[in-house]
Amino acid sequence: MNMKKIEYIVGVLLLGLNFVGFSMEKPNVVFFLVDDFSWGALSSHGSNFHETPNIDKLARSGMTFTNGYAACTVCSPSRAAILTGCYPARTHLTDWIAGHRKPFEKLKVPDWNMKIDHERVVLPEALKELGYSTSFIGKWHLLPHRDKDLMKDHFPESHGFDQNIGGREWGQPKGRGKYMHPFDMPNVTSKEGDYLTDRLTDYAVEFIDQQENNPFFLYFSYYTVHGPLMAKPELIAKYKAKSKTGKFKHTNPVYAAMVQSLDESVGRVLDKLEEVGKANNTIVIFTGDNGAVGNNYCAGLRGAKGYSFEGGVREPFFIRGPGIPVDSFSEVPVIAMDFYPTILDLIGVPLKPDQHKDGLSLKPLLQQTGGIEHRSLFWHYPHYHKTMPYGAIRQGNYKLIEFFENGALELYDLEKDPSEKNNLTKKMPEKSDELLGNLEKWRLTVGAQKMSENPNYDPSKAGKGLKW
Ligand SMILES: [Ca+2]
Repeated sequence: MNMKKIEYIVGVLLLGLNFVGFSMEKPNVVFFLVDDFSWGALSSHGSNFHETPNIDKLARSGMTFTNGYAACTVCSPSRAAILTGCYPARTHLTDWIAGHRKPFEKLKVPDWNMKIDHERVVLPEALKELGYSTSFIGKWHLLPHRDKDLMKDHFPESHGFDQNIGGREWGQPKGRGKYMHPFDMPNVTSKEGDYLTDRLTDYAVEFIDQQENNPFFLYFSYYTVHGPLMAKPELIAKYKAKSKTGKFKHTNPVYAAMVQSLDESVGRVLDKLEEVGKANNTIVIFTGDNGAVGNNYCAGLRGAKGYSFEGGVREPFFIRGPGIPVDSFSEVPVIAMDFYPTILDLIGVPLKPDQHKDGLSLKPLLQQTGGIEHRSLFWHYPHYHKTMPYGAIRQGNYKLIEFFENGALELYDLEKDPSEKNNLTKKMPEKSDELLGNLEKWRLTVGAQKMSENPNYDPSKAGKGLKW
């Protein structure tokens, strides 16, 4: 057979594969989702104690969104928002599963949803339809675990992932050794001395190694840096020694060691992409699900995980990939629901607007071909946590927070006052009214669940959480 004939046959085969969705051209997708992680934990953003060379390099290799947001100030709703492309207020999955049990508060928490409904075509399902092999690694935290029967139908494998490494109902490692062997997690083996972040990374690089010409979606959803704070002894020793060498903003050697293990993990995955020659044809995303625990890591923003302020929701938000200039920045406010349409658009397939209803494709920003539609961003948290129940809107540079118990309003100009210190409601009552009106309109549009007066309200018991 001559070369021309071989080329012809290969061409026809590729065309055929392309037709059924197995294009070699489609970019792969690697999604790093870090738990309870904020800007301030990165060495490039103010931590002279932590060491994050790989994450910092990843950020520089694509676009950094300086106003990137999580959809919620706690875990599960943010995770569901990434996968569904819908606001937590729309899916009614509005709190971490299973949430606090506080039955004596002034307001009654609505009957919210502790799962992703199967009628929704989630991001991994959309990619699977396109011929992607899909891997879930790490923390899932989207199981209705107070309903054991229902729970069986909501593991990652039931939501479009071919494999599930480590995903359970847990919001943090709860196996016998937690971050240390033994992990007691689905499809995770371990031996003495194994550290969870490293072990999950083994599976991530193995998954990349196993892929041939099919495109793949690796969703690496870290358990780290959620508590309990546990790290490798040699790294803890390193940071203990470092803490004695000068004055640092951060001083927790265990946390710093966890961050280093995270950074090394990201580095190993990116190195593997290089090694197999797929780095240039892979979209890589890095973000967090909510702010850090404790304001110390929130880079000067107010609040932290569980609060209504920017420290609870403003996240590292980096995207690199084909056609995205290195070292580029965007100040446009963007949010977790945008990942779903953005990924489809970067792959070059039609969007699914009836699915990712609350996301916008960021491709025009990423490839610097134009802007995106002007819109406001919203949060809806009808639950008691560190914050009181609240709703919020970001419209342009202004952010209004409404606390549901007493109707108290706080208005901030995030450009002039990113730390939310100066409440402008008295100075700008019209702006405040305008944003409140838009927030109310939005709640109706998405069908947000409202809180109601609590018949069991007992001021003497309010504020106390009970066990489920
Ligand atoms: Ca979290």
